[in-house]
Amino acid sequence: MKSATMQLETLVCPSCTLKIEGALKNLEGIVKDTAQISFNTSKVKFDFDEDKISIEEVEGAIKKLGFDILKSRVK
Ligand SMILES: [Cu+2]
Repeated sequence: MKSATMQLETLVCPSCTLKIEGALKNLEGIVKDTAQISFNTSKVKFDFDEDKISIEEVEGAIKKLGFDILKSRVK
């Protein structure tokens, strides 16, 4: 299991956080109850199973929603 933190471009409204959170929770391999997005800091955090999904795939899903990822860290 890995932990990811992503810094997104500044989110302009709270519904963006819900949209991203919903998308994350639909991805196979992400531990649903660890997925959290802070509207104030535009940060996304979640744990994931690297055997089921790669960080690139998660990034792709977020970008597809129209949000840029400024920084992404996995540990
Ligand atoms: Cu929005």
